[in-house]
Amino acid sequence: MEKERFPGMKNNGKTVILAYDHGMEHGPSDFRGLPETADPERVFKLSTSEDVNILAVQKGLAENYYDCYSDKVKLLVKLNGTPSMKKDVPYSPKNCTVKRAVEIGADAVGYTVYPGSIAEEKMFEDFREVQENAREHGIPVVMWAYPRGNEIDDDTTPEVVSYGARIGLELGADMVKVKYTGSRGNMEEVTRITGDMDVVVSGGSRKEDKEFLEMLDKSLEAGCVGTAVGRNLWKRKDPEKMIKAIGDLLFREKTVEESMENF
Ligand code: FBP
Repeated sequence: MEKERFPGMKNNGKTVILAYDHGMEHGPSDFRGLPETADPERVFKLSTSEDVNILAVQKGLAENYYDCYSDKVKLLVKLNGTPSMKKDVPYSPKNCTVKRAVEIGADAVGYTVYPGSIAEEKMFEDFREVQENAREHGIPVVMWAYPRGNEIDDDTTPEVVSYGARIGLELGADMVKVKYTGSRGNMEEVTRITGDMDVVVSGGSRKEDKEFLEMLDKSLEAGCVGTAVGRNLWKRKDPEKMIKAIGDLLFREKTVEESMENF
């Protein structure tokens, strides 16, 4: 059976998810010194770039802003989230149902799971409900597969990342979003264990332009279908330049150097 293409995905099977759920996850620290990115309108406008395929936000932003953009970009509603100020137990509670997300216009939903947390059992049960509801509504679910907990010293080793990604496959995710493991070879360990499920690499904290694009390039070579990127876009003064460079890499087969020509 032919696999259904993820909403907004380009014909070459690659995708850019613009992630903007950080107001929940990290709060003001991500917006410090950047008043313009604290204004969601700017990021919603950014998402209408031809090189962004889908925008990932929490319910509140979707309810307030998406109406004006619904004909220009697909929507992924993130159904859970946890503020970084609460650090004791890695657990991300649900704050929106699949039904409500679909009412707002969601083409896909996203859910964070922290395998390895002492709250893992509850998160698996929460995810089960979301995954089954997503099936009923006929929309895909992306797992933010983020192993986390007292027994996980480093959440970027290939062992840890690929285990988390594989759990996404086992639990019925359509796509997993994972941290970068440091090299093409290490990322191949992740894509090797996930069958034909789509894997996207998380952008992570703000990096030097070249470092970020090389990370993306190696991830693509390893079989990832794209990226879910936030801070490396909207934490810049000129996010449009970086979106274009990402598009050059993903959709126009340019090299890292070529994609940086206009920087
Ligand atoms: P970035 O590209 O900015 O890393 O965004 C990806 C993301 O997964 C967001 O969706 C999420 O809010 C954040 O990173 C989670 O960060 P953390 O690793 O600190 O939990």
